Order: sequence, then C-alpha cells, then structure tokens
Amino acid sequence: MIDETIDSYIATAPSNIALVKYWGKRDSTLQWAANDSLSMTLNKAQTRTTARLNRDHSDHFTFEDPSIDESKAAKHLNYLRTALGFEETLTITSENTFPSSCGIASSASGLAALTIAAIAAWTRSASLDEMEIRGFSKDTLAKLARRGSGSACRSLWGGFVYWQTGESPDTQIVAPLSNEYGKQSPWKLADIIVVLAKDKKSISSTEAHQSAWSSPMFTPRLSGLSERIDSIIDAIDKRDINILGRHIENEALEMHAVMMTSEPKAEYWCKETPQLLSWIRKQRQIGALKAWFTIDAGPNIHIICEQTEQEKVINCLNQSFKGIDIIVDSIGNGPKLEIN
Ligand code: 2P0
Repeated sequence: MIDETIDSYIATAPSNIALVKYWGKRDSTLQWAANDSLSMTLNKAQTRTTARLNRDHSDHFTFEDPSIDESKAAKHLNYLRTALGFEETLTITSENTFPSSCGIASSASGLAALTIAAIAAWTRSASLDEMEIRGFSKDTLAKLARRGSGSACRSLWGGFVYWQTGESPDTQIVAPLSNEYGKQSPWKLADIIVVLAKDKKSISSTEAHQSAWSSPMFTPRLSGLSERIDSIIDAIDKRDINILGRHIENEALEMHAVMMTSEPKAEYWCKETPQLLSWIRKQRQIGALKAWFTIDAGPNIHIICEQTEQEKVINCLNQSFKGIDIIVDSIGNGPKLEIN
C-alpha cells in the first residue's frame, strides 16, 4: 500500500541519439568505453521515474513500459545503494513518454532517470540544485548513471554531449559541447525516427559490446575515430549539415559493419533497413531532401536534418511509403527533478 505521507521524487530524463557511437568497452565493470562518443539529446523520447522511500525490506518496481530492462534497473539500484552507503529501500515507478515498444532504446533515459530519482529520494533533494549542494553534481550523477548503462551518462545534459574515455576508467569526462553550449540557442536539428521493426533485439547491446573486439574492423575503427570526432565537432560548431551528415552516416555504417563482423555477430538490421538507407541517399542525390541517417543498435533509422527541412522529410516519407511509422523528435534539454 502506498503511504500518502511519503514524498515522491520524480525525475524526467531524455534519451539521446549517438552521432559518434559508444561501441565496445575497455572495462565492462567500471564501464570504461573503448572510444569517445558524442550524442544529441532528444526532446520527446524521455523516461519519467518516480522514487518513494517504502519503509519495507525490498525495492519494488513497476515499469509501465516493457522496453525498460527491469533486471538492469534492479541491479543498478543495488549498486547505487551500496556504493553510496544508503540503506533505505525504494518503490520505483517508471514510464516512457514515447510509445511503448516502438523500438527505441530506453536504457539511456531509463538509467539516467532512475539514478536521479533514487539519489533524490535518499538525499531528500527537491531539485537538481539541492542534489548538487548535497554532493551530487551532474558530473557525479553522470558517473553513477554510466555504471547502469554507458549511454545514460550522456543523458544528464541537453544539446550535444561529449563522453571522453580519458586515460583510465576514473578520468572519463562527460560534458556538453562547450562551444555549442555557449551559443544563444542550440542548433535546431530534428530526428525523424522511422520505426521499421519493434521486436526485442536478438542480442542485447550489453552482450554485443563484449564481442566488438573480435571484429577485424574494430581496431582500425578506433585508430580513425579521433579525426571523425574533430570533424563532427567542427561541423556542429559551424552548423554545417552537409559535413555533419556525411560523417554521421559513415559512423553508423562503420559501427554496424563492426557488429556484423564480430563473433558472435550482432545483426540488428531488418530487410527494410538498407532499402530506407538507399532511399535517403537517392533523395539527396536528386536534390529533394537535405537529410542524413544514423542508426542505433537496432533496425530503425534516425533521419537527421535541420528543423526547417522536417516537414519536407515527413511529407516525402509519407508519399513514398504508405502507412510508414514515424516518430518526430528534435534536439532537447537535460533532465528535470520535481517533488510531489
Ligand atoms: C550509443 N549504443 O553510443 C551506442 C550506439 C547503441 C549503439 O550505447 O552495456 O545500453 O548498458 O553500457 O549503453 C547501447 O549500449 O550499453 C549504446 P551498456 P548501452 O548510444
């Protein structure tokens, strides 16, 4: 039974789409990524998680979306409690603001929201500012969220977020892109997600990360990445969609080439995935659209374009593919915390 006198700590955290992918780890316990990654925070795709102290002997979870991995969440909550020296158990309720089972990964937003809500409840913090006063700055929260899911550490800020691997697991840095952040408003990019398949992944990202090193393409990828990241950061700074687009497509294809040549293989595409990729390229070639793609660990395609191009892309998709399932998202802000 819910005790009405106990406060609810409600954290809302955004998902993010990686423009430079986190793929492969140097240490899976400490969540030390093999390479730097860079993401765009999303606006609509969010997880809203409520934590309440439950005066009980165990945690309780209600996930109103089956795409949130409950065992990952339970393990992370135990990690946080032990690592931070808290004792109280929690009742956790979590829901995604995007449609259930739409094929969008929710571990980034889910684990970021869980980290914030749980620590807010344990420290009785009513805002992110109060959490900072109690020793939990966004930097600290990002480090903690990373232990639950690597990509979650990039969901602590809005705009473009850069996760640098550093020289050791402890010196990893996550921060918003400073130049971009210094501007009056972020570059208004859209992410039009084409949902091609909603099935559960045949192999989880966490498992597939482990096999990345077995791909003959993985080490060559690592040696070429810093140049690509510099080009992408420069393109964001100059707001040059042509250069950004070219690099993010190569990046997504390279990650999937690594996945497909790993042992065991992680083949996430469905038969429509390459058809859609060809379609996007064709639309660019004929001058119909200024849009580029990226792909997550799944079959669905994220079409990245400037928001001024968004309606054109949506109309063109609807004309070419009757009944196509799309979610229109855009660059968004960081997490929020409220108390009820
Ligand atoms: C990313 N992905 O950068 C990459 C691109 C998927 C493809 O991070 O094991 O769920 O929890 O750290 O964060 C998905 O992997 O893996 C991911 P864990 P995670 O967004």
